[in-house]
Amino acid sequence: MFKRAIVRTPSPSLIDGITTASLGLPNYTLALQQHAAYVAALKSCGLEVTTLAPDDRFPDATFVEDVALLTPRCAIVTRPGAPTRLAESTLIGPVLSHFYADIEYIKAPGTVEAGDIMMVGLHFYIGLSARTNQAGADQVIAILKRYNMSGSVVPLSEVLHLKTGLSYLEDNQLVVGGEFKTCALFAGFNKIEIDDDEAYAANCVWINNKVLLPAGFPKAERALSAAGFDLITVDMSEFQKIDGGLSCLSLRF
Ligand code: CIR
Repeated sequence: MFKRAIVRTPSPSLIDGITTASLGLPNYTLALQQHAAYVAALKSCGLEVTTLAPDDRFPDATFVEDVALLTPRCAIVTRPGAPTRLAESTLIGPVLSHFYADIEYIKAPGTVEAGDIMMVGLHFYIGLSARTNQAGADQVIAILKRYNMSGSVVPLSEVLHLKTGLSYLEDNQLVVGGEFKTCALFAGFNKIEIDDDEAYAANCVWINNKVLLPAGFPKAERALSAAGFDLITVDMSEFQKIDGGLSCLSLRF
């Protein structure tokens, strides 16, 4: 069960966030409304939410998930692989010190964005992506070992981050899209497959027996409802325009 979440309110510079999508520029006012609804959804799952102030220097800073890996035993401040996001990690350490006694840091030449890391109990799958390199993954695995946890790497070919196409919903249930449907590393999970035309919905989050899912993906909604999940849908349209998934907007611990 999770008790807390950390989010950061989007800043007006959000419209300059990194993107590969062709969905147009985010509408800042609407993004703020969607962010507020997302926070309300987190609270409705019983989480105490810490909201950080917007920081206009960093267009992507609302995607707090990428700058830290929060485990049950320690926090790891990452070192983002996107050059414009690198300094974001300096903002999160002081915040985490309110909640964690043990905070570790990824160091150069390692790069890690925690959107590439999926927690399954005390094991962590780490995607090797354009943002997370082998040196970074090796550091994460070494840190996890020191706290009696484990990690393993997953080579990625299509997605931005591992969790762009994969979400663990506890009890061995895994939501899979795209390249992960046939990936041998995940053969032992009960898979819920997401169709390619709803690929964005493969990024969803389990929080205390509820699942937050982006709104507007009816097939994914039906599949998850049929699997017995209690769903809360949230509109993510403005964040999708800059490649942001639902999980990226919060750190949950
Ligand atoms: C980026 O490209 O870094 C942001 N525009 C989106 C980050 C999304 N984060 C995530 O999937 N964990």
